[in-house]
Amino acid sequence: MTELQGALIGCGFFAINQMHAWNDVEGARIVAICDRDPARLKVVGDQFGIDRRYRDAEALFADGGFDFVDIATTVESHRALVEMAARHKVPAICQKPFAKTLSDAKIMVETCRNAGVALMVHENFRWQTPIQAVRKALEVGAIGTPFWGRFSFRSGYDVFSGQPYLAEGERFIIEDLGIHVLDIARYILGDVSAVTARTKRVNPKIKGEDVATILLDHKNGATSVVDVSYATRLLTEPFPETLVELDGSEGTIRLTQGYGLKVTNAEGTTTTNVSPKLLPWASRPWHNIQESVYAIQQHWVDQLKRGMEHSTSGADNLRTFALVEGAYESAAKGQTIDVGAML
Ligand code: NAD
Ligand code: 89V
Repeated sequence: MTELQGALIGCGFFAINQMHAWNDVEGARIVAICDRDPARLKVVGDQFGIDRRYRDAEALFADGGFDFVDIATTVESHRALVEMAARHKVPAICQKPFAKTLSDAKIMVETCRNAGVALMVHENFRWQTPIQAVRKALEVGAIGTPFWGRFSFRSGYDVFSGQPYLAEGERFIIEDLGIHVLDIARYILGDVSAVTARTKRVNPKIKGEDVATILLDHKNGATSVVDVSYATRLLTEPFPETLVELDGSEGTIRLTQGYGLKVTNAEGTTTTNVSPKLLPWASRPWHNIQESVYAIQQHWVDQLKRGMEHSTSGADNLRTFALVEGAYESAAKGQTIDVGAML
């Protein structure tokens, strides 16, 4: 099998997971890295044995010699770097949040489409083993037609120590974490026609909201609640688990804390352990996220080789991103927002 060569831009906190996962992915490897911070360039270059190192993305693209780029910087640089990739006809993966605004995100999708290059958003939560198990149970018809769902991520985990920038933005939990949970809701119950949201800031040391409760009207008639909080202290800390409840015409699904999947229908209740694998380079409690990083990167390579659209293509992610913008608008105006009108 031909091995694809990749370049990674942004050697920060999360890129370490991406670099480990690239070592495990079949059919691709990273040959060049870029970070404007020389200290981060050295840490990642030395740890993963990458000699081609750049401080400037333009210089990286000018030298070329790679088949795709993995953009692992924070959101401020995403649009410029995706546009740079398109100009150089290089397929691109872009970390979430895809862009600062939905209108930027639409331009990025259009630019890559016009350049004829693949674009995937690194929206990895739907690739988590427990979420895949929920989707499979639905697909085999275990609970009939779902009419209600809840997708819940409530935690008191200190995310700010690893990602200090999260405390500084005007927007926090919906843009950073809610985006993942909203994507899971779409992945499980389908696209959304309207969104209603309420937000709160509980932690006085941060700028943005750390609690959000979001009501989604799905196009298929189902209703769901996405509730996210970083202000919730619990006896057993669930970070970073997304808990799922689904009610259907023939039964119910519950994804419970500790990765238990309970399916109840006319045949009774089955309980399955759907824990993620602890990959050799992973560490608890992050292993759920880390395994999904490996899964999405393998999917990138497989689909790129087949010339097929990615599950979280840029175009797909516009429909998740619209829910983020819609939720902020709803919370600000106290109104329900028509999602279709945003797209
Ligand atoms: P970070 O600040 O630790 O790292 C970003 C790195 O990018 C820094 O080293 C910075 O110097 C570099 N950089 C920024 N702009 C650059 C540019 N134009 N050219 C070259 N280098 C540049 O941030 P992080 O915590 O690693 O987060 C990165 C992204 O990953 C964010 O968008 C974040 O939301 C996302 N993230 C995703 C997940 C997930 O599960 N998908 C988890 C954590 C973080
Ligand atoms: O996905 C993220 O960007 C992370 C985390 C999973 C911790 O919320 O901030």
